Amino acid sequence: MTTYETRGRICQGVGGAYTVKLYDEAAHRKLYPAGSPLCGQTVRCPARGRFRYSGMTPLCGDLVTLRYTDASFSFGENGLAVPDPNGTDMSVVEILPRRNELIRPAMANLDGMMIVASATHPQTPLLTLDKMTAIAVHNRIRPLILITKADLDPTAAEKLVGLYSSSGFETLAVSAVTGSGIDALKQASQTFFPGRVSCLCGASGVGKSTLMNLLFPHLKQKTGEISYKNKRGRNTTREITLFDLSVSGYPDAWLADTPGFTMLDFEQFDFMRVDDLFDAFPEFDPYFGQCRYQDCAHVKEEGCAVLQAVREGRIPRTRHDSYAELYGILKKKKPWDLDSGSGRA
Ligand SMILES: Nc1nc2c(ncn2[C@@H]2O[C@H](COP(=O)(O)OP(=O)(O)O)[C@@H](O)[C@H]2O)c(=O)[nH]1
Ligand SMILES: [Mg+2]
Ligand SMILES: [Zn+2]
Repeated sequence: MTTYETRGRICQGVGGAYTVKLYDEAAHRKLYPAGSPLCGQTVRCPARGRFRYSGMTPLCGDLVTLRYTDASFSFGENGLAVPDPNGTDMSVVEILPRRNELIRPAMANLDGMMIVASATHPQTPLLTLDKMTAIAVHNRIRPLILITKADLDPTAAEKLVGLYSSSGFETLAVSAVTGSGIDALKQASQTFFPGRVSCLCGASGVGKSTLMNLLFPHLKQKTGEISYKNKRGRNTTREITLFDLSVSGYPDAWLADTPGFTMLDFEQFDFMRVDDLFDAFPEFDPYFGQCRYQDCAHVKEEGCAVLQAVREGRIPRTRHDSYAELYGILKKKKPWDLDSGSGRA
């Protein structure tokens, strides 16, 4: 019996079984069948690695090592290996080091975040948007803000684009109804997706699935679905699925449509230390070290350079309002609430 080890990426995890897309290594194919016969294939199996003793759970986006044996697959008529649907003798044995991990959405190794907010219906609270941009910046995830439903309120859409562009974020207004902005989005996608693990995030109903269908029609995401609460009053967890965009012409690219963030998630789960908040607002950066007091919290202190910039219109007031609100929440958090590690969420 031969044991094989191949690396791949977790695309979904449901009830302890993980869907793993294995690397397609041409070199391995040449060595076949002595190499890794399942290279390039998608398999489903449990996790049995040592990492489980430290409380770690594989997340969507994780790079993992999969171990399997001759008993895990059979040969199809064309001579190629076909994975056993029940994953016999096959398991995830190692999680490779993560570049980041989020609790909401529960994902690892995110490189890109399309932050989606509708101009109206529903109106996304700016605090929610500012929380998402802060999470992206803090975790070194490239943000792209998409203001959807521009057809319903073009003025509101333009205002949001102006607001976030002035804070240094790439921001586009789009409408799935009139098609306005979609060409610009496709243009931006050319540089945004390749080589990245990305997600679409934003509140329920803002148009995430609609955008995914416009960009990737073959993925056929259901739209108009409202997230609902179960009997215990909890939002039912919709599984995250990471789609392989290489089939759509974006090399080494992945995209997930995720359930929305809520303010409650933010208060219940870890986020960042209060000391890290300043750096999560990139437009505050020029004022670093410019305040009268070295320990300035930039909330309401005398001689605060950030507040001065707000008064002079160089920093949008709503951005600072969000900063102050998030500061208040993070300040109250106990150190043990902030012990990051979404594997345990
Ligand atoms: N008027 C208008 N409606 C839209 C637009 N994009 C999405 N919708 C509608 O908004 C609703 C929610 O869209 P969906 O993509 O399911 O949102 P999700 O929950 O974020 O995935 C659906 O009824 C869509 O048809 C848009 O640009 N303009
Ligand atoms: Mg959706
Ligand atoms: Zn200050």
